[in-house]
Amino acid sequence: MSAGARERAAALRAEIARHDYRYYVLDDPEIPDAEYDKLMQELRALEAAHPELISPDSPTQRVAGAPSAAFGEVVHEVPMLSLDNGFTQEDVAAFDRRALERLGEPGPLEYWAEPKLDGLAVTAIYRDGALERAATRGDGFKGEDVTANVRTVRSFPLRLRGKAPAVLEVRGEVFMPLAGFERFNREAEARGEKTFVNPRNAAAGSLRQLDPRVTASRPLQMYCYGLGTVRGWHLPARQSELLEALKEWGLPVCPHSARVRGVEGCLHYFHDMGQRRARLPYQIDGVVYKVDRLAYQERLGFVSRAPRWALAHKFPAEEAMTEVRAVQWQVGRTGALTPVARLEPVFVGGVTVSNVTLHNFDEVQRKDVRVGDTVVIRRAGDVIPELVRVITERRPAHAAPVALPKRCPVCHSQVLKAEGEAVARCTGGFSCPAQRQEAIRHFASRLAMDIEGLGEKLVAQLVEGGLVRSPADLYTLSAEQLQGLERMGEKSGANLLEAIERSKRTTLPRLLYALGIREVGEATALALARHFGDLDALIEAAREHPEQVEQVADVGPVVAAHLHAFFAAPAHRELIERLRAAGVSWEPLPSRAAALPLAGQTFVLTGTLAGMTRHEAQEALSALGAKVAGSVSKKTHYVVAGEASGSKLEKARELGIPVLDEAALRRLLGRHSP
Ligand code: D41
Repeated sequence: MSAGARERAAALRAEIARHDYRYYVLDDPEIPDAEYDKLMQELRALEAAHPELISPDSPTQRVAGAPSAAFGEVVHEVPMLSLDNGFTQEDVAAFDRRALERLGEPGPLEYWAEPKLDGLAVTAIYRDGALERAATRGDGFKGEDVTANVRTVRSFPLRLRGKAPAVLEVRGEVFMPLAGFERFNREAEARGEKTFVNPRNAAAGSLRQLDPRVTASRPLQMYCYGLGTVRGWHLPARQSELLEALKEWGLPVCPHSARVRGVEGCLHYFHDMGQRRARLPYQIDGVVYKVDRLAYQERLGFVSRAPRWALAHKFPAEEAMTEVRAVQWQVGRTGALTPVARLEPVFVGGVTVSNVTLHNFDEVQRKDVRVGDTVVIRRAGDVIPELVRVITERRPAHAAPVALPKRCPVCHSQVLKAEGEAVARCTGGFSCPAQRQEAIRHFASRLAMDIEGLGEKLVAQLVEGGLVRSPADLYTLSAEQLQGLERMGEKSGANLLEAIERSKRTTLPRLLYALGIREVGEATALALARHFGDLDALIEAAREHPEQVEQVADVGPVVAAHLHAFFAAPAHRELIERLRAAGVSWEPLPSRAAALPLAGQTFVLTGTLAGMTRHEAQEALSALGAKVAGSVSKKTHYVVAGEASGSKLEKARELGIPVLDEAALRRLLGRHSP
């Protein structure tokens, strides 16, 4: 045996002991469970290869937390077995095959399938229907007496309903439902107290309280899944019937369990629970299959503390540890700089993750992520992976803090972060290739101009090759230019040109959305198009009468300001002219504004009105489709004159424009108001 193996085993034991202390005593684990399991697995494998290394104090020689001195010890009359774990379809198939072989049955076998709750295993003895004693699983043979605490868990009946057996020992999982867990943590945080890392630690920590009043204040629940000692009752034929009986006695059982057939049924159940997992009110880490017929369970028996008739099929770990290799900044369409952590690739939640977004600089600072840090990555279900936290205990001395770049990593323009805003932006606008590239990709995307075949890679080639600087350049691309691109055949070039040609016939909402104006998504683009009917009316309103733009449903001052800024830029008006010149066209929509009673009428307000502010008058007129202008000209239809009106009133008289006083304005508005 190598000295290396002995040293490694010693190092593993020391590390595991340290994690045990943090987990069981401090209730503050440093690493995810899956990482802990890996350490144990490595130690087990090492000891299996070198049995002479096994020592009685090795953590592999103790199944779970030894009973603490604070609680009385309970010896389980029927040992509490553990569950074998499986991770793959093959593991499930092998489990089923072994069971069938041992039973000499052709199959398919019926299984009772249930969620594997992430809580704490507990056993409770009812004598003549009354709850007598409850204990934790401990090491499976001896546990802790937690009767006083379990009595405070409201889903545990203190008395069984109906005719109860002389002795009934029920076993199940005590857990903290997610809603209660989140509420508990919120409240603990508000009080400045310690929070729990996960619902299981919350359940364990709550049940192992010396003061039962503390346990009583925690939202614990329990589901029963099996039996220990039973006297005075004949067991039914099946697991499913057994659980029915427990329910009759008033004991809670999990409502999401089901009877399934064969491996296929098991896998179907596994996938189904995987899908539903995120919406379940409690946390689960897999499912459990149990041979349904108790006579078969009896014949299958158990090996080394785990029944041969049950298997825990675990979901892939949702959290894993890895290292941050770098933090890079990505520039989006609107110039927003997004920090992205490049990771040492890690397998988590069933996929390999090598990048994770850090959202913005505030987030980087809040989480204090540094290059070289060891971090916990989480990927739950189909959710985008996230960086949960930094393990500061593992921070190397050279770990470098992340700084917000002063210049854009792509175009070297200045980066600005507005006070109070989380997002930092490149100020390069369209001169920044990253923004240009994103703008063109967005322009061509399915819900925008829908140019089929113009994907991210191709856009990058076109922009990098200098062929396309603005979306309008797409419409002047030639077959020859496309031929010069990598992996672009004659046929695909022709197809692309055809798709570009097709995109010319579009709709106003699509075009508006395609322009990529900040905060103008599809819904806003549609509302704007419907309201104004055609682009010129929108441009004029956006530039000169933002209050009219704000009349559009869901458009507030921020969107109005973005529209104003966009159409005020000469480059953007030129873009629209070029698109039109290239033949991009759209049917005008029936404008809602055109149908309004004062559509096409221009008003000028002057002087002070007694009953409303100038702004209110302006809004009321705009709402009816009127345009409110600042100065009187030949194009003015009406002038509204209040008290102390000056030169505008004179000008109106000069030009012979009708003048309304406040009463006339009210009549006009009143006639048209709903
Ligand atoms: O939901 C669970 N965590 C769960 C745990 C379950 N649904 N069924 C279980 N069945 C067993 C056997 C088959 C051994 C009676 C279990 C456990 N055991 C278990 N919990 C903790 C250790 C073992």
